Amino acid sequence: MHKPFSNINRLGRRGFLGLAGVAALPDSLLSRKRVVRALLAKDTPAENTGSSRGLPPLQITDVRVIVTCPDRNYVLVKVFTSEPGLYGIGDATLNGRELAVAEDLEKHIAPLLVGRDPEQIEDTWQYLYRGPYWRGGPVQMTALAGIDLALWDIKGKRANMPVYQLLGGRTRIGALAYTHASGRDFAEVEDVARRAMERGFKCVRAQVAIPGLEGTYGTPGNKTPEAAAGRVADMAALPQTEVFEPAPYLRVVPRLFEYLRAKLGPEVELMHDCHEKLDPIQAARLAHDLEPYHLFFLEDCLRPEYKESFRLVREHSTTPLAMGELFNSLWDCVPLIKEQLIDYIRCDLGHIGGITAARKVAAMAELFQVRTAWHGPGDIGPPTHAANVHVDISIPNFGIQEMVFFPHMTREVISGGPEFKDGYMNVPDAPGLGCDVNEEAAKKYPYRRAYLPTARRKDGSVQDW
Ligand code: KDG
Ligand code: MG
Repeated sequence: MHKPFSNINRLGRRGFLGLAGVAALPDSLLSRKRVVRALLAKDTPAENTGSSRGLPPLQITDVRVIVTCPDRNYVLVKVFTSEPGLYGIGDATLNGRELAVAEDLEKHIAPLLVGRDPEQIEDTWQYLYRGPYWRGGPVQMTALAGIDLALWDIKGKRANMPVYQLLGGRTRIGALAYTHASGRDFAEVEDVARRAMERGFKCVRAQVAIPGLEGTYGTPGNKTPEAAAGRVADMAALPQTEVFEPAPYLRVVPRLFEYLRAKLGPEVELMHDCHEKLDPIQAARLAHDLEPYHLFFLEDCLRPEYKESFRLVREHSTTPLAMGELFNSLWDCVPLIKEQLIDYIRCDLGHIGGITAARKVAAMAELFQVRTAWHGPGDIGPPTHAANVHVDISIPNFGIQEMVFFPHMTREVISGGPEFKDGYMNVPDAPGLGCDVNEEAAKKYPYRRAYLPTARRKDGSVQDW
């Protein structure tokens, strides 16, 4: 990868076809002027007038896609501008389908951007979302998020302000953060949770292996250490298959939380991720059975297709519900928010279309007393984590932020991003998003094929992982 798009012809494919069509007409029908007009039939957004404190107009000059695997695969986007030294960094990583996004960016999206004004973020978002006619989907929306982040980064750098200032300024001292505690048994989960609490975490997500099942989402189980951490194992890797059965899962999880409350006390906030595995009545039972342990939230208890089923869960329990990391459309969020079927919307900024999309989700959620809990796993890069926090600390209805600590190898390639202290995340007051990419370091770690695990029931049928 690392291929710059230099001097891309702004006419693109449509301009070329337009020219071919024009050339087929008889000479007598064409004046020179009309040919020129046909050639220039391109997208023309409203001119950006009177902005940017008298600075000269800005153009996107190049879009570079960087695919790298320091510890795990990341797709990074670098958008260059006509102002010397001014560029934006975005993250367009889609775990397990990284190259599809990289190709989309390189082959389809970059040619549309060169020559555009990077300051017109909303117009570019609309153009990339509605322009191709085929809208949405995780690949397209991750690519769009990568560009969106880079444009917000450029705007912040140009304004000499961190992005959260452009979003309305600070509303809180930091973003309350949660981390993961996973174990082969209850005692191991407790041990990991205690270590997190000693590190300053006030909120912990707990997952435990289910006896008799090979591997359970979010736990070490019998996986290789790399696979347990969701990381790249080796080039020839194919997906590992886990086994899931709802009955033992539904018996064990409430007992885990009974144990943790007894051992850790009432103050630590606890959550659990069902990872979209359950049927509606199973989810309702789990939410009900967890009530005595006062979870901060129960995450993704249903598959993303079944939004109406949240009604059933809601009717049977007061356990707070969170949902959304698999959503890749703003409109996915609407029914759950407007019917108040969830308490936390937890879209992934990297898969729903970036900051431009997230601030709309947050604003809609605010009107229905739903809070945010943006997805923050290790398989999205530091620029998306930074974007999470810029939004978190500038909205009124922030709830909580999932976080990870990136390993040294990743930090060598991508610098900056959120910092953690005393239970809260924050972003440094650098202009823009505050991240940068070391392209030389990125080259040391080429892409390695890797998949998320899959799951099956004991009878061999496919199960959601
Ligand atoms: O790529 C898949 C991960 O992002 C997902 O499994 C992590 O569910 C997750 C979480 O809540 O962090
Ligand atoms: Mg999750």
